[in-house]
Amino acid sequence: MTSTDTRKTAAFASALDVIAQVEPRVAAAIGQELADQRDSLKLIASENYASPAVLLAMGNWFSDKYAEGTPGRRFYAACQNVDTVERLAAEHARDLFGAEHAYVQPHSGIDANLVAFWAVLAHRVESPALAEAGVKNVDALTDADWQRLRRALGDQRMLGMSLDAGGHLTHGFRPNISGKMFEQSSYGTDPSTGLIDYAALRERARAFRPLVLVAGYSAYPRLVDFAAMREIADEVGATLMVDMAHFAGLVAGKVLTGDFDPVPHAGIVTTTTHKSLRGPRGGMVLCTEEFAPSVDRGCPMVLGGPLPHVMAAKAVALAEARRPEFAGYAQQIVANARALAEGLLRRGVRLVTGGTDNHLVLADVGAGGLTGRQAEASLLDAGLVTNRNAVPADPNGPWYTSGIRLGTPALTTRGLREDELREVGELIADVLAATEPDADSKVRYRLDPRVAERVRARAAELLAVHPLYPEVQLDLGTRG
Ligand code: DSN
Repeated sequence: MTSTDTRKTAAFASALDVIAQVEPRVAAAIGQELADQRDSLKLIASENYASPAVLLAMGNWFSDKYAEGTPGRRFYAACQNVDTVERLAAEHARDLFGAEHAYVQPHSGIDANLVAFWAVLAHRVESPALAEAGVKNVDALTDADWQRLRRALGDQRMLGMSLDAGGHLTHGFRPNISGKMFEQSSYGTDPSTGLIDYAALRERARAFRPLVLVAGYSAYPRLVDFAAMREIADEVGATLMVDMAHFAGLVAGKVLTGDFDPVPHAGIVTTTTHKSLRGPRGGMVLCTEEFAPSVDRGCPMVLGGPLPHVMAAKAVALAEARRPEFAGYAQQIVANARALAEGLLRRGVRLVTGGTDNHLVLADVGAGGLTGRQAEASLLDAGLVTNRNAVPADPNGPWYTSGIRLGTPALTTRGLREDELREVGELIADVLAATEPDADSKVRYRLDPRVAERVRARAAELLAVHPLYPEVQLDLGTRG
């Protein structure tokens, strides 16, 4: 261990000791979480492992500050240090992504999307409606003005990717507020290829005339042509908004460039910071100058007070993503996903679109008679952490599903490479083949215990070769 490693161990060990003096069960649970993560092959496409520097940036007295407003213009006193970290995070984000403006306060991806939706409404609808009502300031609206404004907002339309094609709940679907703020319509994928059908999307956009065209996904394994999306948005007078939460790390690492980089093409880009970007849990909005004033009103319009400790960690993570080695990491994520797909295909697992160009693979387990829920549970029995996901036109709906979503950002952080991911694909296929669904249940199944044992043992070997946080050596057994 280097002296830096020793200091990292000391930092986490001391933190746990201090916590244990107040509530040992919390310290024990934190330690157990590390042990559990160390012992499982994590293939959840939206998760990752943040660096010790990112984790440590969150555990401090920045957590005690209120800082509504923006740097230099706060509603609270003594925010000079919060200003420093928020400015740093925004500067790193602008430079890393080539964005005109960055707003780093959102607490999550949903929050970032809400800020973006409100910014489009404010920019395109609220301001003209207010002007028409003769009102300069939203705070001065009378009840009648509000009613007029609500009617204007209520007419607005959003076009987003359908959920079963890989879209996200926050792109205008009913269980989310976006589905109440906007009248929604969806575009899907071509049933024969599984790819976005841009011609059909153009037709849909022409007929529907959305205010916002949303691109981005949580379960689409291919590239999206954002230049084509922008052309369609312009043609129908919509704002193109891209939710790059899943693939922000691939944009940061310059794997997605040109037509596939959303930032030059979209008016507003939202993201989380904890997925392929490998930062703290949180959100962020990038936009053109045109939207900046509305985006900066995110708090208090739709956000609670910013979290300065998380903004500090965002600044650290974004600084890490600006290092040259991050590009290698991003390329490896994609190479690993391709290898994972090869391993699965080699053993006959059906993949939506037949493969992948990004960080995720969507396996259709319905063909083998399983629901996604059975496959997810069976894989977990064998030590493989995945999550079930709907596939296009899924006969089992969004709860049981017929798919398993697999992603490589976390295992790539851990150091696994193509040969190992190919083998992981084969292990997954072996578990699926050894899982018998109960005839009358979408939940119960039987996994051949010999296969489970073999896969668990091999997974443990792979994990031992690539230890998680090897520089953090804690005596986890003595806690709690
Ligand atoms: N929960 C994230 C995911 O798993 O894709 C997105 O909301």
